[in-house]
Amino acid sequence: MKMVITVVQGKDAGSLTDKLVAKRFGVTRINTSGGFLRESNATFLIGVQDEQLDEVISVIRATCKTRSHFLNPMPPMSEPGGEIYMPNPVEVQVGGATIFVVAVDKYLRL
Ligand code: 2BA
Repeated sequence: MKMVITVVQGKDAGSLTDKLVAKRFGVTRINTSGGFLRESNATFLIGVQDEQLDEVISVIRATCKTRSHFLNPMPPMSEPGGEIYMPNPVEVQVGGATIFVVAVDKYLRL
């Protein structure tokens, strides 16, 4: 058995939940946020049999899209003379999903 831990963008979290539940995967969704962008994202815990691993990854791949985000590297600064310096936003590509696959030693439902 494997535990799939995947971080996806908040915009994709609802449709990913729907698709996984429709295919009868057991899913736990946690509302999280990324350390770099500090934006809301979602982390899914999905316990699967080894033979279901490829299917769950293909559902994630088909649902979660890569998007560009624009980040202001620093706040506007006032320069000597009173002019305001506006730093250019930096483009950051956020992947569709970050996926970790972990072996499960034991699975119990009590
Ligand atoms: P964030 O930490 O908010 O990162 C969002 C995007 O910012 C990343 O997209 C990456 O393109 C960029 N980024 C992250 N750290 C950076 C840095 N130190 N310098 C420059 N750019 C940086 P993704 O790599 O697709 O990651 C999307 C989200 O997946 C991350 O959101 C984080 O919540 C999670 N994640 C990614 N790698 C992880 C890891 N090794 N462990 C745990 N969570 C991870």
